[in-house]
Amino acid sequence: MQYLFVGAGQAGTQIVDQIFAHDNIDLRAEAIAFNSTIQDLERLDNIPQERWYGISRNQGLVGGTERGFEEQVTGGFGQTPTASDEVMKRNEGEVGRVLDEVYAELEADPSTLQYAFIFLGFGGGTGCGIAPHLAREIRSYSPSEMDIIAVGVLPNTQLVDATGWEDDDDAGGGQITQCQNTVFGLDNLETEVESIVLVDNQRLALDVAQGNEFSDYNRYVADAFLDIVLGAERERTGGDLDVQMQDVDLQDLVRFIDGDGFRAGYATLGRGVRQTESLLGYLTPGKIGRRPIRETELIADAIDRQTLDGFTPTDAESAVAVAQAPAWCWNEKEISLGAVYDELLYYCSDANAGWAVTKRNLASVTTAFRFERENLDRIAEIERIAEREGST
Ligand SMILES: Nc1nc2c(ncn2[C@@H]2O[C@H](COP(=O)(O)OP(=O)(O)OP(=O)(O)O)[C@@H](O)[C@H]2O)c(=O)[nH]1
Ligand SMILES: [Mg+2]
Repeated sequence: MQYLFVGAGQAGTQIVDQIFAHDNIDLRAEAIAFNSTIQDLERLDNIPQERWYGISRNQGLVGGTERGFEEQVTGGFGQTPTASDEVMKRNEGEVGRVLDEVYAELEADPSTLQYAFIFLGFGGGTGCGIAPHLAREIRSYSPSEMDIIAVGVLPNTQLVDATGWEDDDDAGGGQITQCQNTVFGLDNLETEVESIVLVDNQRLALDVAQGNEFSDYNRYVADAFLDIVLGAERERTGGDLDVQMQDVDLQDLVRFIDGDGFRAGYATLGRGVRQTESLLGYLTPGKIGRRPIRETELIADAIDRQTLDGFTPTDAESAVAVAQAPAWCWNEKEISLGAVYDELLYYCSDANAGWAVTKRNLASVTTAFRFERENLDRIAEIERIAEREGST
């Protein structure tokens, strides 16, 4: 097992579940779900019960198949990450025990673990409080050097904005508390991981965020994450490729979104995608129905659909893109990696681009831009809201 995908709390486990809905998810990847609410774990379709771990105030980490799981894991830290943080502190070393169990069951060697990806929502009480501990303990468990990338959801704050900064957290639907949790979570997590990829719920319409209608957004994030992370590692000789191009592997990717060694880099994701063939093309063998690919359009879409509100590409420190297309597109130079790279350079002077082959009739460009925390206005906004009095 080379990649570990860890979901923490509701948002985190839902996104990992969505990633594992892909049937081409890498065989070297394994998922583990940590949550304090049994009902949330039971909603997971693609992470089996043997990989569920409940966070219990009194018992620490309780395996999903352990006796007493249902009695111990009684639900939620009610938006209080300091409480779940305490539980993890009291139970230090338990994550190592969990990994022992997983490795023993897989009969795998822990030294093969190279990358861990930890997903969480910053606004809640569970994922936000436990993620820094998960990162630290996973790193110390691994006998070899490893990279850890966190993917964290920022809260929607449109209600706080709409109520004119009133000191009433209820009017903001708990959004002030969620911002306080976010600052707590970012501060604790950024010293434990190489990079924090931000998924901002502010990009959703208020009624969608309020109604917890996250499935489309989660699917988008899962697709973009898989494309950029595993796309870089995927087989490149899927078709008969005659062209020679540079590629980006996962190590390059991490280098592009990494922080300074003490503190995480902050990254955002965006994906632009087009069909390479019209419906006719699906039905007719040969070249009928093929559509021209415009790299500028794909990048423009990827930029429009960044997972951060107020995204400003020219503030980025570095940028990386993975372009995917069917083999014929590469062979016939229908898509050019050079064009993708030039587009990226337009926004950011420190850029890199890699390519991958897909068997689907799709061309996509998935980007990650890296920022310094200080240059992200959206985090500054969340910090300002957090300083308002909230009912905590
Ligand atoms: N994008 C996205 N956001 C979600 C999802 N589920 C919850 N959220 C948001 O994520 C933030 C954290 O919430 P949860 O993940 O529910 O919190 P938790 O980690 O389970 O912690 P508790 O407070 O103990 O329930 C909030 O801002 C939620 O609105 C999801 O599936 N996708
Ligand atoms: Mg929860």
